[in-house]
Amino acid sequence: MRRACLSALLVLVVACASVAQDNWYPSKWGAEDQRGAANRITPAKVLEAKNLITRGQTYQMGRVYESGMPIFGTRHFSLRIPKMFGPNGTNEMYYHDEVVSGELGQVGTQFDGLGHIGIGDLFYNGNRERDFAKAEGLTKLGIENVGALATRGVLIDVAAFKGQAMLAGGYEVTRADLEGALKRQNVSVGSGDAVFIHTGWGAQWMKDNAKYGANAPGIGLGAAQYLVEREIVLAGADTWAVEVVPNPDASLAFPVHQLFLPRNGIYIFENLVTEDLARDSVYEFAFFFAPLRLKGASGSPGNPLAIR
Ligand code: UVW
Repeated sequence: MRRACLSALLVLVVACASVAQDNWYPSKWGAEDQRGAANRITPAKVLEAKNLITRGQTYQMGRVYESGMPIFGTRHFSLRIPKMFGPNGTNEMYYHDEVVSGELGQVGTQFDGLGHIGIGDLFYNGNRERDFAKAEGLTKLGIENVGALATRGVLIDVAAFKGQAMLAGGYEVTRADLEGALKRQNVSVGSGDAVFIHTGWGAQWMKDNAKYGANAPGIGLGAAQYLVEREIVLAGADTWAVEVVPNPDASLAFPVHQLFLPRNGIYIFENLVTEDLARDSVYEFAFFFAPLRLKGASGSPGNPLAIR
């Protein structure tokens, strides 16, 4: 009887410990925080980035937004020129506007904000969906809270480490792959860094969109946890999900998104151009990105820059 009670107690203690381990909110930046890992970018980090500019060479990491680009699920994008306006004045000034429609923060090159992904109905800092997701926009965790990002960027060329031009669709980039690729490059990842994985998958963008979107190589949970432990600000890649799709555990849907965004406040940057950096073996650089201040949006389009 005594033995049974002791084992029941042990089971209870183990259960409580694992629940405690799963306490992912409030965030380490406080219960009211809406910036997550962007808080890691201190003035010292900006200066560290500045010191990496030694050649004056700029790399655009954003894709062109255009009709026919690969798009996830039922999202859409369209740009129309309504008409030419004019003439104005005796000098006959004419002008064009455009109408853009679509899930602007979640098509093409896209920066996923903290309001994008939930675990059940709980988002970053335990914010409950019904309390902040309003028809006119998110009243918390909107992309306008992120601020400008200027930090050290690190490219991890996993394709080169594996001796391949392009990793296979569904290939899970592991912790060992990241460690091996970083060792090969003689570079480490530090707190506040923006980390980018080159898989080679982006070579199919606008060339074989069906193949590009069918699945993707990317980081699995082990590699993602490695990056969490290194206290990064964001993880990006030349793929549409950054994480491996499908996940090797077929019962899971986008678990790395959940580990990064709600659990750790780490941002995700998708559909990036990394091949230019990989071609030039640029593994460390100054990284700049200012998400559009779209009030209440879940993400942002844009053209992030790597400067060496
Ligand atoms: C989802 O939103 C499911 O995916 P992504 O962030 O890759 O667009």
